[in-house]
Amino acid sequence: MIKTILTGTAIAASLTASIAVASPGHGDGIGEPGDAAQVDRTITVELDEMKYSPETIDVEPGETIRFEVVNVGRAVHEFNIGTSETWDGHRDEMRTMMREGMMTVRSINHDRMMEAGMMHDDANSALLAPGDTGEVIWTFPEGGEIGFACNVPGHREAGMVGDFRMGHGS
Ligand SMILES: [Cu+2]
Repeated sequence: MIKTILTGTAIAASLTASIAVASPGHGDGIGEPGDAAQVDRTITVELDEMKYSPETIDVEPGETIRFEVVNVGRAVHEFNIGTSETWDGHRDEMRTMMREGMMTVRSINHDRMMEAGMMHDDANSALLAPGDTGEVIWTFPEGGEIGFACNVPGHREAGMVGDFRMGHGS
């Protein structure tokens, strides 16, 4: 009994630590959660097996965009705004989620995520089961190298990554 409690606590602690590392924050240069009342425009992004459509998105510095994210594929996919550095930490978090049964290749177990205290509601990200639609409202910084990627283990490595082109926008 005591052993079980300790194990659960240890898992919760390690998940909390990995979330803290992977969560987007101010100062990492990727921008910040946008205000729904300040959206400049909406862009639809389709997620499919190992690719995005479009795979390059033009944005203006400081612009707030509402992304309507649609998983048209047959696997779980993610639209996550960030950089290689933020994605590496997030992919480790995703590996933990798969190992702990919170998600599989084709489904997301929201109940298990809730139990583990892992809501996966980061403002820079939408993690979607096949057929699902999500939303990300994001305010871009004044510059920088930012992109979007799927951190389901193996997907970014297989090419599921796209670019934001700053300053070439609408
Ligand atoms: Cu994916």
